[in-house]
Amino acid sequence: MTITITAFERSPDGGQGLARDTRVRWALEEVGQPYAVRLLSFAAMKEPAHLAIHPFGQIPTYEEDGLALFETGGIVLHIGERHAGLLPKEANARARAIAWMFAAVNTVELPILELMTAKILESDKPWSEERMPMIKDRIRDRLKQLSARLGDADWLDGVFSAGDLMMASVLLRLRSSGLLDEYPNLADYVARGEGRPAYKRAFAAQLAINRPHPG
Ligand code: GTB
Repeated sequence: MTITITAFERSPDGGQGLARDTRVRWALEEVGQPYAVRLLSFAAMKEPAHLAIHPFGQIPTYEEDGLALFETGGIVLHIGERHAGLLPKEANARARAIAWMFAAVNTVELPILELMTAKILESDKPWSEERMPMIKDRIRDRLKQLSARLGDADWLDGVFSAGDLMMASVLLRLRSSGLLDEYPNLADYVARGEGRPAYKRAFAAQLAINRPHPG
């Protein structure tokens, strides 16, 4: 069984691990599955061959023995269901881990994406500065709630799970904004995720592709 994922040929972040292939790499590293990577240019992502796999022309995708998947939540869930290491065996704990995965992408990531959009696509608009405090406060609302729930625990629901992998992946994009540091237990939580050997391998693999070459 060969697993192939897609990633940016050259990620706009230059290898900071912010593109979403990093979370899929992380999941594969957690469960010890080797994988190949097909690198795509922005143009190739919009061509029919890739659109047949990813209807929205994005990365990452996941292919394995005739199965093609897009959407990181679906991909990480699939990896967790196929291989031990990301989802608890006990049915209720497993259901809670999956709920945390959805919370990461559907509740916590949404206001964070608003901030990314405001910074990257709207910074030249006359109303951009005025909107920023509102966007940041919406993120703070979620961080405050998440921080309260996490408390002094290491992970969201006992042992590390795909829920933590997705949540930490979503939160780490906030680091440069300074918002994460307003909630020290969340900053520690993300650092704990990044400290896992599987994350380090995933990060190094995407950096190896994106590190600027001298000369
Ligand atoms: N909901 C989808 C998922 O979770 O899989 C979202 C996939 C997605 O947004 N993919 C982005 C993409 O392909 C890459 S990750 N964008 C190109 C396009 O839509 O044409 C988003 C991203 C891109 C760049 C940075 N960066 O450089 O900092 C960070 C995150």
